[in-house]
Amino acid sequence: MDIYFAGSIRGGQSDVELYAELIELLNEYGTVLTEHVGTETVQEEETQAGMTDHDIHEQDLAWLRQADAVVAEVSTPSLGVGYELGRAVELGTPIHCLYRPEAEHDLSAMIRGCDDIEVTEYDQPTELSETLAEFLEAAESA
Ligand code: 6K6
Repeated sequence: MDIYFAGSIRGGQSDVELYAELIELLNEYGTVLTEHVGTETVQEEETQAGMTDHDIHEQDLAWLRQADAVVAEVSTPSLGVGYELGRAVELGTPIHCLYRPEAEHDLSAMIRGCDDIEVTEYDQPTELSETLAEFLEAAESA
């Protein structure tokens, strides 16, 4: 199972350690195509590798098309994550969003109000094992 994990980068990387924990958890259920989202230095690394914004967009869209499921951490609002979720809805890929109610920003109505997106509120990643297992199992047999 290929999993596309989405989390804020230019929207702010204050949750990057949490993303790394979630990616580690998701790797128990399949292959996370976007492990770089949990790396604080992703922007420097990709600039050094000569990747343009266009290259990043094309690479991420190719992974999104390949993915069997999308999991997004949406507590830090991000234009890129919102865009990816919209594209995934159009692709018909199962989507699960994770949101911490203690976060600074309320979750967008365009995410919480979308019938094609499941949202789970949580405090600690350790609470998510069962929810993610159920979601990914259902996505696999979809
Ligand atoms: C590279 C060089 C300069 O800045 C970068 C950023 N690199 C990115 N690499 C891979 N994926 C990215 C990058 N920037 C955004 N994304 C995708 O958009 C990821 O899949 C994230 O889920 C999402 C984050 O969007 P923003 O708007 O918060 O950056």
